[in-house]
This record gives sequence, structure tokens and C-alpha cells, in this order.
Amino acid sequence: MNAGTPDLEAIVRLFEIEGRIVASGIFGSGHINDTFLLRTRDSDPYDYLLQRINHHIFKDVAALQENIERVTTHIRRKLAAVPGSNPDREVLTLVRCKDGGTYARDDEGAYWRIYLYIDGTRSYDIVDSPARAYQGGRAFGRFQAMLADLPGPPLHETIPRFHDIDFRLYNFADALRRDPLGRAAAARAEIAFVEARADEMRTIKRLGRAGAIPLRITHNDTKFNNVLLDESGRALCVTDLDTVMNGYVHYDFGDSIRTSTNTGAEDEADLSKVSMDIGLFEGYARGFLEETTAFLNRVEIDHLAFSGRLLTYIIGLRFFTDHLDGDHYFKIHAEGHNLRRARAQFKLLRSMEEQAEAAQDVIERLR
Ligand code: ADP
Ligand code: GN1
Ligand code: MG
Repeated sequence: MNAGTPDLEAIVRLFEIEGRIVASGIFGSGHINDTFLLRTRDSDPYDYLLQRINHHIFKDVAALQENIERVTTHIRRKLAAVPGSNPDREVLTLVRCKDGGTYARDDEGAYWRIYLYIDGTRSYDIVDSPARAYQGGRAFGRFQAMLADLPGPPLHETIPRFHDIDFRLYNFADALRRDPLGRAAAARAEIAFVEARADEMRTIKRLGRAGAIPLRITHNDTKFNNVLLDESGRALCVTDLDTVMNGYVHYDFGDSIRTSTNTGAEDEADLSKVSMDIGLFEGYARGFLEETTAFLNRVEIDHLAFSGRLLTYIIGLRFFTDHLDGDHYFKIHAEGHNLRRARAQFKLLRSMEEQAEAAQDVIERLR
């Protein structure tokens, strides 16, 4: 894990920063990296977002940063051709280091990068209206559309087998077998829940292997809070590009459905608050399909509703595995936090299962 109090001033000196940093503070609610907002005097000319990259999880930081540079450069070029667009605010901008690179290493061996901070924006951990969900759908749909013609070799696989269901089930079975903290006994219901659905959850991988759905460039972490909305509520920019690489469209649509339709928090302890809101599902799907129906194939669209269940299962399974394994991956803020997260995801999945037909009907109407 990343540890210690970093000397932010020394780190910032490694970058080509204009303006004087006057304040800094921890920022955001992500589970992986550490993010700091750097305010400059009168925000002139920009404020910045400094991130310590979790290199225990992203083992090849050079490859990771190369992906981000390629993706952001491509999108910036496209935006520049759109009248009225503002590339500094509609795509992330990496700030260069004085040595010309896009990331720096400090004395402790930690890796750092800086983005321009896009001010006047916010993100949402919980979505409060179909109109807001729609904005997220448009943003991630457009993101996918813009990357469809990224030139050059495939992007690096920054986390191998990231959404590979067999890999996730293997890790689960392994943690369960080892049970290093003896936590399995108290989680029999969750173990049965996972096992009962394992085969169904291999559907997307099977379709891929059969050639029915293509690999595309996907974001792979389309949590709703990875989209910035401006003051008027319009989606402006997609953030958190660490996992942009090849994947199926279902990984993106599914993770957004997991996070944009939930009436409760990702880690809600009161499970009666957790359910899928079909109005939010429709809002998100409408936005996403507006940007993507032109190029998605029939089988891809047929399985969009299912993908919400798949990603809720996968992320729930990863929280659960991390709990069994001793909480080494996701940051936790309390004892048992990963189990609480897993239970909330599994409750959400039940709610999605109950509304599977309604969700499929929404997609049929919108396609
Ligand atoms: P993590 O990997 O920890 O989730 P993110 O890159 O998603 O880190 O950043 C954390 C939060 O900061 C995001 O959810 C988003 O709300 C906000 N954010 C990220 N990049 C920017 C930016 N360039 N300008 C403004 N806010 C940002
Ligand atoms: C992590 O970094 P963050 O918080 O946006 C995780 C995602 C999970 C998500 C669950 C690299 O995303 O895969 O869906 O937590 N990112 C990585 O909230 O593992
Ligand atoms: Mg994030």
C-alpha cells in the first residue's frame, strides 16, 4: 500500500507547473489511488490534481501512462475539430514533468502524475434523477465512440484479466480455500450466492470467444463518479483512465448501471435502501444508446441489460474476495468494510434480477 506523509512541495517541483501552489488537500472517494487538489494563487492559470498512482496494483506505470497519453491526445484532437468545444475541460490533460515525461518518482519510490483540475464541476456517488443518469450515459457512450478509431497498436493491458470472470472466480476460490483470517465461516450465505450464479456470469466471455461480440476500447471503470458534470448539470469529462484498454461494451455499460441506478450507497449497511431504480436505468441507457446504437451489433445490445447484473456480480465478488483475503486491495475505512460492500452489491444484484424483464423491455424500446 501507499504509505507515509508525502512531501507534496518536493513532488510538485518535478512538474512544469505555472502559478504558485498555496493549498493542498486530499480529494475524492476512489478506492485505489490517492488524490490531492492543489490550489494556486487565484487559481491562476489553473489548479491541479496530483495523484499518487498505486503501483502495487498498476505494476507497469510507464505503460499505464502511455495509454493515458495516447487516449487523451486522440480525444483532444477530435474535440479540437468540434466547433464550440473546450478540450481543456472536456478531456483530461496530463501536466508534463521537467524531464519531459508524464509521471515522476519520489524518494520513497512512489509514482506521481498531475492533471489540470477542471473547476466548476462535480461528480456523484449516488445519482438522484434520470436526467443526471442520462448525462452519464451520454458521456461514457461518447467516450467509447471517440476511441473506436484510436490509431496504433492495442493499448497495454494495465491490469491483466481485469474483468475476466474466470480469473475473478479463480481468485475467489483460492481465497476461500486459504481462508487466511477464518472469515469464510461467517459468510456462508454469500458464498452460496456467488456459486449459484457463476455459470450464468460466463455468458459475455462465451459470446466473445464465439466471435458474436467484438473487443472494443473500453474504459472499464465507468463508476458514475468517474464523470464530471458542470454547473448546469451537463456531463463534461470522463475521468479515471487507468483501466482504459480492450474490453467488451458490457463492461462499461454494466459498471455504470451498477453505480447509476443504485438507490443506496455502494457500501450501504441498511440493505433495505439498496435497489435498482428502473427510471435511472432508463435515463442512463437512453444517453448511452444515443451515442452508440450506430455501431453496436445486435448481440451486444441484446446483452446490455444483463451486463448490469454481470458487473454488479464481478465487483461484489472482488469486494468479497478481498474481505476473505484480508483487505489488501481496496482501501477500507472500517473493519468488515469489504464484506459490507459485497453484501450491498449482492442485494443490488437481487433487485436487478427481479427487474430483469423490465430492464430488457427498456432496451428494446430504446434500441
Ligand atoms: P480514483 O482512482 O481514486 O477513483 P479519480 O481519478 O477517479 O481517482 O479521481 C477522484 C475523483 O476526482 C473523481 O471521481 C472525480 O470526481 C474527481 N476528478 C478526477 N479528475 C479530475 C479533474 N481533472 N478535475 C476535477 N475533478 C477531477
Ligand atoms: C475501484 O479507483 P476507483 O475507486 O474508481 C476499482 C474498480 C471498482 C471500484 C469499485 C483499478 O475504482 O474496478 O469497480 O473501485 N478500480 C480498480 O468502487 O480496481
Ligand atoms: Mg475514480
